[in-house]
Amino acid sequence: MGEVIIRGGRIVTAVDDYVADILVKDGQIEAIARHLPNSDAEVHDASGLMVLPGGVDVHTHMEFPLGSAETCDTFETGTRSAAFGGTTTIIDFALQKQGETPKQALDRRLALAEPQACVDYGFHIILTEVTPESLSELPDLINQDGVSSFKMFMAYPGVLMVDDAGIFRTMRKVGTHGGMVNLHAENGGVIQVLIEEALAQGNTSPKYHALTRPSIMEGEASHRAIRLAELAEIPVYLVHLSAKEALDAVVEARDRGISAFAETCPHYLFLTIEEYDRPDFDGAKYVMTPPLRDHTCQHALWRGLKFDDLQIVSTDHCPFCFSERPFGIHRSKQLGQGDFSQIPNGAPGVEFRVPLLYDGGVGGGKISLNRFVQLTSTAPAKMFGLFPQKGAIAVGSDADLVLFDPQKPHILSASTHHSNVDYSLFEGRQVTGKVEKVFLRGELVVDGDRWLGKPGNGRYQKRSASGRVI
Ligand code: DUC
Ligand code: ZN
Ligand code: ZN
Repeated sequence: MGEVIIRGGRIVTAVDDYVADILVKDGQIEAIARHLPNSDAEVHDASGLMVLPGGVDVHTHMEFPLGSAETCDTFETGTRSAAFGGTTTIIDFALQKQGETPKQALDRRLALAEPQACVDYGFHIILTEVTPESLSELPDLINQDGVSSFKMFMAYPGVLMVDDAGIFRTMRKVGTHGGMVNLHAENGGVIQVLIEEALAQGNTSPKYHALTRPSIMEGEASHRAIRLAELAEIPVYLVHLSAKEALDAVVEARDRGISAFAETCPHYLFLTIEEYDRPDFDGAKYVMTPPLRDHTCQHALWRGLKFDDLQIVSTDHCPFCFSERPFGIHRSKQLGQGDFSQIPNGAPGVEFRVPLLYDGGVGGGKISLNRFVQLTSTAPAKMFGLFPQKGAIAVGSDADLVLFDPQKPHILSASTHHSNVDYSLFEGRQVTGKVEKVFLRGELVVDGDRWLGKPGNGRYQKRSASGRVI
């Protein structure tokens, strides 16, 4: 690859804000200077634009099995959609299937992603069977395969849930090797009782998804997760935190010096439980887990982002089409017609994270510009062992760069997004701030509406330790 110069952009990182030129060589940042001389390099004029480090989304599910359903984005379509939204690295999941070892799960997902990925990628492994054999593989997965984070579910009994003993055993094992445990923190047993009660009373509509997953049960499980990690003396990371009660548990622990971390997602920041009042089956589009919460929770989440009680904004991009065509009922919300508990749990979002957080967060006066970069790029890279290769604009870092027009309005819509999914949570919403060009390791992959990337150009990222204080 030839050299590239990005000229005269406003470079915004988690700590910096200045105008300069960037020289890219062999996919990495070679030099940053007030003015770089002309050369044979391909020049991109960035005057009037911000230059941001490529977004890092640490929570996505591409062609991912969830119960009898499967998400509708392939690694190719999902990562292309990510790129259009200014995200150049994702961390997806390798789910340990019944009878499979964690390493087998990883190898299976690597083989699927490798020929398709359009942006760089890593994996968390989801452990569902905490056996001596599974545990014995974890040190090599961390030290050789570059997987330093392991997710477990405290919900979905009989399907994905791991009990407290299994979680604690895993924490003990990975903690000594630089690993971290990520938890889906909801009290699965209690939720199951509430679901059964609701269905027995004939309450089958999407709204009951939210009513059977109360925020105090997210708070309870979050508190339990943190206490287990405290005893095991390892960092813990709560995924898709939505409830004030859960955030309170994180704040309380952090105040005591415990390494408790958490992410939230744009849908919890911009949408509330009222979405489930939509007529017919439309509320199913908003069935993700945890469900959308009330305004009190939303207000608490914004406060948490501002004061670093929450460290990361990820998407939990877990798309299922609304319609069963063209990808089939198993990739569709229609699976849950007549029974909310059968609606596939998940919603799309990988393409809209950066513009939404810029518009609503920075534009809305809720977070600073540097904090926006920290939350969408630098902190996720640091938290999950990708920094300083990712999450930075610095000499020697990968030239994953986003040219962002902070003034440009555009409308978020399924008719223009690049995911396979047939709806948007944010349909018709106007935001100010648009991704104009995206470079993946120095290669221009997005140029306005044009796609220039190639499937298979994304590279697997072996990660170093997770959960070191960021
Ligand atoms: N948790 C996730 O992280 N994603 C999809 C569904 C779920 O419960
Ligand atoms: Zn989850
Ligand atoms: Zn998820």
